[in-house]
Amino acid sequence: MDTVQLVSPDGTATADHRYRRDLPPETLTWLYENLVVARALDSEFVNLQRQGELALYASCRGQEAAQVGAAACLRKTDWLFPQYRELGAFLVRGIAPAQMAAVWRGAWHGGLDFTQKCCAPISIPIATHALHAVGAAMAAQRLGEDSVTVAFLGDGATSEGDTHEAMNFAAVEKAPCVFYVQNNQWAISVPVSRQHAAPSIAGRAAGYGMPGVRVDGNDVLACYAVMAEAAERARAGEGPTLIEAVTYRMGPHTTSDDPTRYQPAHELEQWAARDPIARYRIHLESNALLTERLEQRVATRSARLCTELREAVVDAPDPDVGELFDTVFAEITPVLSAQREQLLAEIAKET
Ligand SMILES: Cc1ncc(C[n+]2csc(CCOP(=O)(O)OP(=O)(O)O)c2C)c(N)n1
Ligand SMILES: [Mg+2]
Repeated sequence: MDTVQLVSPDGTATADHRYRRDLPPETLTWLYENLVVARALDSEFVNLQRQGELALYASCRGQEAAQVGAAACLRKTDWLFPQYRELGAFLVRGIAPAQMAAVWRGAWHGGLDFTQKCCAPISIPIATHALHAVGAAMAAQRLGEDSVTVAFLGDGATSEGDTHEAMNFAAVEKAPCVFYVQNNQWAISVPVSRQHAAPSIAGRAAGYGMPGVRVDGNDVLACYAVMAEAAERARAGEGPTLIEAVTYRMGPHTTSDDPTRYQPAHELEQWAARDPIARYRIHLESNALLTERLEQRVATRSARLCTELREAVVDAPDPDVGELFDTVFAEITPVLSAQREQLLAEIAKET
């Protein structure tokens, strides 16, 4: 299966004319702004974890184009079902740094008030949210709404039974759902070569009876174009699409991981040469869109959001541990209630 690419790693336009290339200049520069701000904010998250302010963090470094491109072409009423690494998509959706940080501080479940922005909480249990995305898509279908849902999955997530069930169900029901797999080559320390024997992830779509598209996940314009096409299909009642965005996880799996124990250094170098931001910069420059004013705007917003994040996190009060139990069920069960009391009593004894 060939890979859709509109801008090559050296920043020049490719000869692929199957997809739209006529985005207005303000959209082109807005995409750039989000790529750069996503990287800056992501680095600040890593810094804050290293400084002991966050328990854990899963960086999106290297995957910014895959996330920004995919989220940018959607409507604000289309529901996102993220895995846990989608800072770029959250940023585009208008989710504030403090909302993103709450989960990594252990202060709130899955992201604070994400649902107000039509974004499901992040999902640590791999692939369970693929089913939620299909269910939500079927609900929209039955309500006669024309919204679309997007399940963000990793390459590792495609090996889960839940993903299979979700894709099969979606195809049979013609659910308005897009399965967006960021193939970042690794599932913690397991390389994608050990994940599946098929030649590609996108190629598996045929087995479900839906279209499959492989896209250069480091090319923001290509990601935008293929997601726009898939969302349009879904909205028109033509059913789901499986997109495989081929990209690379440039950092550790999470801040608790040491990738030097398994990741070949040459691989990292190879992918650094395909950096999504460097490539898009050159592209904008050659189209006379990379102005000093734009750089200034981007730097100002990056600094503002990093400050916002830092201020929300540093010296924030410790979370209320009891809350851990409160949202498991609509009404707490007697067993959970007893466990809650026991935990609070033990903590009270220690302090
Ligand atoms: C059901 C389940 N099994 C195992 C894990 C442990 N786990 C956490 S992340 C991860 C790898 C996921 O890889 P991938 O889907 O490629 O996403 P990536 O982290 O690369 O973005 C695994 C196995 C989990 N969280 N949930
Ligand atoms: Mg992966």
